[in-house]
Amino acid sequence: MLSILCALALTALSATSVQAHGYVQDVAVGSTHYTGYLPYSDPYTSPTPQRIIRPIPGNGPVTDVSLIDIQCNGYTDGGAPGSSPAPIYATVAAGSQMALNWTTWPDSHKGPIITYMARAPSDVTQWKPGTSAVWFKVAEAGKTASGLWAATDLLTASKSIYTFTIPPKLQAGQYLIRHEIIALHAAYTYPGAQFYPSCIQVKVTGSGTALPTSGLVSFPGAYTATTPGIAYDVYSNTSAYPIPGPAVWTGGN
Ligand SMILES: *[C@@H]1O[C@H](CO)[C@@H](O)[C@H](O)[C@H]1NC(C)=O
Ligand SMILES: *[C@@H]1O[C@H](CO)[C@@H](O)[C@H](O)[C@H]1NC(C)=O
Ligand SMILES: [Cu+2]
Repeated sequence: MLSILCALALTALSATSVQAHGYVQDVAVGSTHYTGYLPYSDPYTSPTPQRIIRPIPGNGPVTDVSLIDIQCNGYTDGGAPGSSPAPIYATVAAGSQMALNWTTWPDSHKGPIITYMARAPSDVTQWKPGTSAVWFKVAEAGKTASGLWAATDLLTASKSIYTFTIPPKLQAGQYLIRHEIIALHAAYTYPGAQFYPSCIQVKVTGSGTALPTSGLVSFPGAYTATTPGIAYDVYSNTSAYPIPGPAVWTGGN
C-alpha cells in the first residue's frame, strides 16, 4: 500500500512540478514558525509530523465550487468526503499578524487572495464544518487600480509571504482559518478558476467580544458558477475585479 502511495506521489510530483501550482508551506506568528502540511513528504514520514494545517492531497487546485473539496482542499477523511482535521493549532493574539509563506507561485496564476475564519464550537482539532454557514471574511486582495494582482504580483514582491491581521476585537476561542488563492488564468468561463484553499487551525487569545452573527457563508455554497469574480477574463478585462464572497467583516476592528 505504501509503495503504491509513494508511486502515486512521485507521479503527482513529476506531473505537477511542470505545472507548479502551490500551497502554504509555513505559517509565522511573530517569531514562532509552524511548518505547513507538506503533501509530498508528510504522508511518508514517521512519526507523522504534527501540523496546524489540515492535510491536502497535493499542490493542485479544486475547480468544482459545489464540492466539499472547496472548503479545505479536497482531502478525504477515512474515505469520507471533507477535510481531515489536523492534530494541533497555533496560538495567536487577536490583533496580531499571521504571515503565510506560499511555495513559489507561478506568474501565470494571477488572481485574488482571500481569507475567512470560522469559530469552532469547541475543539478545532475535531471539528468539521461540513456545509454549515460558519465562515466570515477577514481579509481580501484582488487587482489594484494599476492592474497588479495579489497573486502573483504582490505575493512575489513580498517573497511569497501573505500577511493578514486577526481582527483585534475578535472573541477569544478556537477558529478555523480558510485561506485561498484563486488562480484565474483559465477562468474566462466556468469551470476554469482554480481554487487553492488551506485550512489553518488557531486558538485566538485576547479580551475581545466581537463575533459576527449574520452574513456567515458556507463552503461549498459561498461561490457558484455565476458569483462575480469566479468567471473573469484575466487577459483582456481591464475593469475592476470583483472579489468573490461576502464583504470583509469589520466588526472586530
Ligand atoms: C518560506 O519557507 C521556505 C521553506 O521553509 C523557506 O526556505 C523560505 O526562506 C521562507 N521564506 C521566507 C521569506 O521566509
Ligand atoms: C469584466 O469583468 C466584469 C466583472 O466581472 C464584468 O462585469 C464585465 O462584463 C467584464 N468585461 C468584459 C468585457 O468581459
Ligand atoms: Cu497551476
